[in-house]
Amino acid sequence: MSDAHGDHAHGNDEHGDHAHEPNGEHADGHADPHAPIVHDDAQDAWERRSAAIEALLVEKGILTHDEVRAAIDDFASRTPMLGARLVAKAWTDPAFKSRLLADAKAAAAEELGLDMGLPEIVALENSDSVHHLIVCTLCSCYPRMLLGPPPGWYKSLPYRSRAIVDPRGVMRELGLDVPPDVEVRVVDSTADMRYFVIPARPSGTESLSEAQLAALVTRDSMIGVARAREPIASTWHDSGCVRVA
Ligand SMILES: [Co+2]
Repeated sequence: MSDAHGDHAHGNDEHGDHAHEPNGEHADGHADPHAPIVHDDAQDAWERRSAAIEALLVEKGILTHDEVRAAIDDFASRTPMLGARLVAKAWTDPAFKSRLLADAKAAAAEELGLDMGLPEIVALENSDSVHHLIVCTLCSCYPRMLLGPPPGWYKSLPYRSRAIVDPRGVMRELGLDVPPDVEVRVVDSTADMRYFVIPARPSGTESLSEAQLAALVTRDSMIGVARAREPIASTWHDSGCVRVA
C-alpha cells in the first residue's frame, strides 16, 4: 500500500459550513453528542475513493475485508522500537551493520522477523564526519514499517520545504546543532524508497546491553533531527529503560 497520498489532510472541518453533517457537526461547528456513531463515515474524496477501491477489490475476490483490516492493524502496530532494535544491533555487531547498510530490508527481516513490505528501505550511517537528515519534500513518505507513523512536523510544509534549503537551521530549531565541519546530507524520500538513519553510538555505552542501547535510540535520531540519547543514569531496569533519579 503506497502512502504517497495517505497523509493529506482529512479534517472534517472543511465541511463545517454544511447545514448538518453525517458526523454530527451542526452548522455552528459544535459536535452533536447524540449523533449516531457511523462506522463507514468516509467524508472526503480520498476516503470515498479508497472505500470504493476496497469494495471493488473485495467484490472481485482479490482481497477480503479481513485482509484489509489485518494490513491496517499491522501498520498501526509498528513503532520506532523496531528501528531502535536494528540500530542497537548494528552498534554491537559490525557484521550485522554491514548487512543492514547493504540491504536493510533483508537485515530487518532477519533480525525482527517482519515483512517490511513493498518500498525499498535504505539505512544511512551518521558519523563524526557525515550527518544524514531525512525528508519527503513531496508529501510524507517515511519508513513506517520500521518507525511507525511519522510525527506531525515531518509532514508539515515548513519542514518539507526548508529541510533541503536550510537543513542546519531546521535541525537547530529542532534542538540539534551540527558542527560546521560535519557534512550534512539531506535525503529525499519517495513512495518507492524510504530511508532511516543509524545515529552515532553515544560514548560511555560500552557496557550496555543491546536492549539498553535500543532505549537510547529515539525516533528523531533515526530521522536525523537528533542524536541518540546519552545514558543519563547508572541504574538500569532489566527492560533497558533508563531510571531517572
Ligand atoms: Co512522500
